[in-house]
Amino acid sequence: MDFVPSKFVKVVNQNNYYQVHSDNEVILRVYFLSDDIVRIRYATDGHFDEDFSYAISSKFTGTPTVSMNDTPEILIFKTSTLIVNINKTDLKIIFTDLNGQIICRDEKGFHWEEHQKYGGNIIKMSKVVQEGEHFYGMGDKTMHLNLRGRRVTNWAMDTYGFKKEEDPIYKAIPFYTAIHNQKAYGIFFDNTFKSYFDFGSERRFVTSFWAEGGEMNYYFINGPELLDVTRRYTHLTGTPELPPLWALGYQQSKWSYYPESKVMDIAQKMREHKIPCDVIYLDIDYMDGFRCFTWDKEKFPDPKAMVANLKAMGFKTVVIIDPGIKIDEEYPVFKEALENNYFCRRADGPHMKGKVWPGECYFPDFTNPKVRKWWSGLFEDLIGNIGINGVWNDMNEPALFEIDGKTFPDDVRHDYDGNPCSHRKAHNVYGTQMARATYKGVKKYNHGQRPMVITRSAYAGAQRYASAWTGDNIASWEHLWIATMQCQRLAISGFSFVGTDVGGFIDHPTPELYTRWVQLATFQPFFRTHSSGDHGEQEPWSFGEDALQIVRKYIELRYQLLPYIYTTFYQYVSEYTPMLKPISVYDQTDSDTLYRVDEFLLGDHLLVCPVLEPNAKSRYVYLPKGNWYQFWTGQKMEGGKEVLAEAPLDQMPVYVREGAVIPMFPKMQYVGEHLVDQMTLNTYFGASSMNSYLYEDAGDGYEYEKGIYNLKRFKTQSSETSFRLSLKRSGHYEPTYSTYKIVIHGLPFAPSSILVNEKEVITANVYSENHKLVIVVERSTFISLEIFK
Ligand code: MIG
Repeated sequence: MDFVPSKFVKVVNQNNYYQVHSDNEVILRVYFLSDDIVRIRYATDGHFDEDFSYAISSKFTGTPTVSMNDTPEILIFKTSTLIVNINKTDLKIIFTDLNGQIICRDEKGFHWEEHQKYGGNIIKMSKVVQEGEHFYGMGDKTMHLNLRGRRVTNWAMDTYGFKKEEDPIYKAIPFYTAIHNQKAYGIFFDNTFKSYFDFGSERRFVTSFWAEGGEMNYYFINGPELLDVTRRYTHLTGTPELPPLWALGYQQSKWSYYPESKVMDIAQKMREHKIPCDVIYLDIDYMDGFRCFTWDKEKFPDPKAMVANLKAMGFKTVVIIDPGIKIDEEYPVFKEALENNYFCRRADGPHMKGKVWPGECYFPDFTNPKVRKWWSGLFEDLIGNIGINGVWNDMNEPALFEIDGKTFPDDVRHDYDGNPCSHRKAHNVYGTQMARATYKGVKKYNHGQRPMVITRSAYAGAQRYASAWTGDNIASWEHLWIATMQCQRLAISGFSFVGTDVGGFIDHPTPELYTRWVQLATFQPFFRTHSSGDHGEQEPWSFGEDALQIVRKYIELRYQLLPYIYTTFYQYVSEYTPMLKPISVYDQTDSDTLYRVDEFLLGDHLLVCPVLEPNAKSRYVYLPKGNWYQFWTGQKMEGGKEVLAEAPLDQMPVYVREGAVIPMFPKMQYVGEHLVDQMTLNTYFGASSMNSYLYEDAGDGYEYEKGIYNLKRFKTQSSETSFRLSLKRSGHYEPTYSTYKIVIHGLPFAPSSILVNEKEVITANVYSENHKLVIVVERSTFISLEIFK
């Protein structure tokens, strides 16, 4: 039977929240975290359990200004942008803007059922679907970006060979955004139990979310921009630190590269074939009988020397670490954890025993801070001594073989940072806490360099500790479509540093599919080819000469774009801006964007339109409003309509927004191969005024925390008779390059006068390259460039 709050009794203004009491012992707490973020919690028996969250970032800050008006029928809270009305007859909530226009309102609102089997409640919330409302977000889902009419489940699952529409898969991020009447908002339901969201599927005009335990505890996040909703959610749940620049380079993996000679051969071939590459991965076969933190001495007799040799060739080495610890009395990691009681236990006392790669295993309880500390310490040899540069956390849903449900049974106990609970509550955060302990360990022993961790499972907030990949996908065209969507969806769900197994993990891609996948991944934040061992070779040279040439061209472009991509990462870290934006987020005023998934923006200015079909020679592209330059041809086009774009196999349609400045590196084989001596500024004539940014620092280490970085703002101003590019900079980093090569695309007039820093320039520094005006200027003194008709 469902219970609901009864009528209002009183409201108490506490330190940082308002507490509303109902006649039937329901307490509703309303916290204003900022003018645009409101947290709502309900207790059903007159008291709350301890307030604890793994998701919320300790770095979040907000300065709310709120007033309360206690009227006879409604409690009204008002901030500078938002009104929250609480009805006194039933405690139902309506969020409106300052004009009283409804943003979101309770249908039945909060209701609950007592949980017969486990105690506590099954807690539920329902809200009214507004006219023309659309829903997005929810972390990693395999269906269309627009979730209207769908129901999804949050329960992290190992889903080898997952299918389109399959749900749930590896991650659980209970956050959605919604938009109607061109105004957006979001809801983050911070509850780690298995939860469900229904976006008008069961009842067309009702959105509901519920969980099998815990508290009704959600954050209402105001817009009105979709982009700001995502940003505010990302601010709340945190961003990672800047990655080392090499982690944005190309990475090569397979299950598995072994023995050492094979690894060295792959590295050698990368250089021979001139495929730029920064990282090689070692999958589970490097270990001794799959025991974490050990090496198979036959396959890898001297790991330290191998890592050093790879380093000399410009490669970083990343190794996999799983949660399952082999039951083996001779294995020190096992013994230590057993002696210290670090392993998870069943309700009645025995250890949680489960089968994974090493055979029967026990599993550390990563929700215990002591266990996390111990785990971090295990990386001393691997990172500090052997010189491994990053760690890959797999199987951390947690995944188990040969058991119903493929994970721990519900009764398994967890510490949950001093809030003991069962696996029902800890399941969705297990992988995140493992990644967190790994991140701390890698960082601790990394000789002052930045850590690189990648995780498969994640709950909201996991982005603070690790990058992520989307698990065991398939080499199919359908999966290329899913891949396009997964990364966009994760990005708007606070998790930008993501990528897919390029080419597909299962099965073998055709040369064409592999080529198209590389083209897409060139513009996604995490870029790694990975595949299972059983389906043939999946290195860039395994697909014939034609594919190799195209793949090389794109991976080279990836490296050329690193300054732009790194800046985009900086904007994510510091401004919470998703690195990838669906075009609905780019322009929500244009309803033509609301159902489109197969194109997106990378950073401020690049529109990426992957080719998702075999034998394509062209594809339709919806150009958002404004003017765009075709990246490859420089052709200028008007947006706000659909166009047919040329897309031969060597050309994935990409467009640059007019007025943009895209900073680019020279080609390189890996980050740090040679000192960059010139920064190219690709500059696109057009907008009356446009800002572009360049963030730069040493690319590793922590000098940037002491101000040793630059943030440069390039502003372009175009008119019929003039063009101006000006630079404003802050920061103290001294880059290695001494000149900017300014390339001006689309200048519509012949210049009669060119001024650099307000002085007429000598024509020797001006030339034309492929019909584009090129001007080389001194980096250290450059302030402005003006060109007049
Ligand atoms: O049971 O480590 O998703 O990337 O290569 C399979 C072997 C375990 C699953 C991962 C995949 C990895 C594989 N792992």
